[in-house]
Amino acid sequence: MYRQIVVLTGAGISAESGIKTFRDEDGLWEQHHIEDVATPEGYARDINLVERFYNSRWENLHSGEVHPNAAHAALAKLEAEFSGKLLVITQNVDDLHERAGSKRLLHMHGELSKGRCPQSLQTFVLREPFGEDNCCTCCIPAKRLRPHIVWFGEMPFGMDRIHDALDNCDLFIAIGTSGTVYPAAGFVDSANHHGAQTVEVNLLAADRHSQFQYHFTGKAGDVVPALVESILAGKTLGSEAATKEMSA
Ligand code: BV8
Repeated sequence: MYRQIVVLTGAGISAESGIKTFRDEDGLWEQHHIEDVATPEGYARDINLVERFYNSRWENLHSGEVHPNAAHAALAKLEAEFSGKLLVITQNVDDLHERAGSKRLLHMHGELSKGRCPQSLQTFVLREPFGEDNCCTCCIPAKRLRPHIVWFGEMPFGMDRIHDALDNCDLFIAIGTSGTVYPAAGFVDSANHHGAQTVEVNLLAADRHSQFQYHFTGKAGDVVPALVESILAGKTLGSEAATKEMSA
């Protein structure tokens, strides 16, 4: 029986909910250059382009068409029923984990549903799209809110808490992430170094594939619920039984 689990999720866990991933063939980055829409320099260069990029993703998230899927629900069930400690770290900026019931959750790359005052760094729940009239209420004169998103070259949130969890976990599971963006892509190395079992759930072999001890290939919505049932039944994921169930 595991006593401390860390889960890292990426865009792949939200794919079955209808949210585009970044690097799959029809991904988000296909229509935009990363340096234009997800860097401070890109924001300074063309604030309207970046606001349009985030406003369109925010509208999609709140369109009523996008809902948590079975993988999000399974992680919320794991949090509710697992007797040990669990931390879900997500690279995703959507709120599907929260909507599925997860509470012990860390958005290391920020949140689509929040804006941030560039001066005070105070965050605000987004009530309207980003634009010149969407300003903070903490400064005089009021400042234009920026997306509460970690862009390339900016420090991700919660790194101390993340490293503490990785140093003490006995199971690390990465779900739906290509393993191309650091520091998240390096978490598996830290988990391996501290003796944890490391498990990857993905449609295919991602960039850090070889660093994981166990692989469960398939859609997150199919694999994660079975993985959670095995963990809650006290099985270790290396055991033949757990693996056989998963590949069934
Ligand atoms: C920092 C916000 C330092 C934007 C994002 C070391 C080496 C090289 C470069 C670097 C390095 N260290 C740092 C860097 C630079 C950079 C970086 O890593 N660059 C990469 C491109 C090489 N990193 C940074 O800049 C980071 N900051 O290091 O700061 C610092 C130090 C001191 C002081 C200040 C700063 C910040 C990185 C954060 C960037 N922001 N997001 C936004 O969301 O709009 S990153 C972006 O990529 C998203 O957050 C996304 O989550 C993340 C990772 O992508 P994935 O989630 O993995 O998604 P992807 O599409 O790639 O893959 C989807 C996967 O799912 C695939 O594998 C697919 O097979 C699978 N899948 C699909 N469907 C399913 C599925 N799996 C299961 N089921 C399915 N149904």
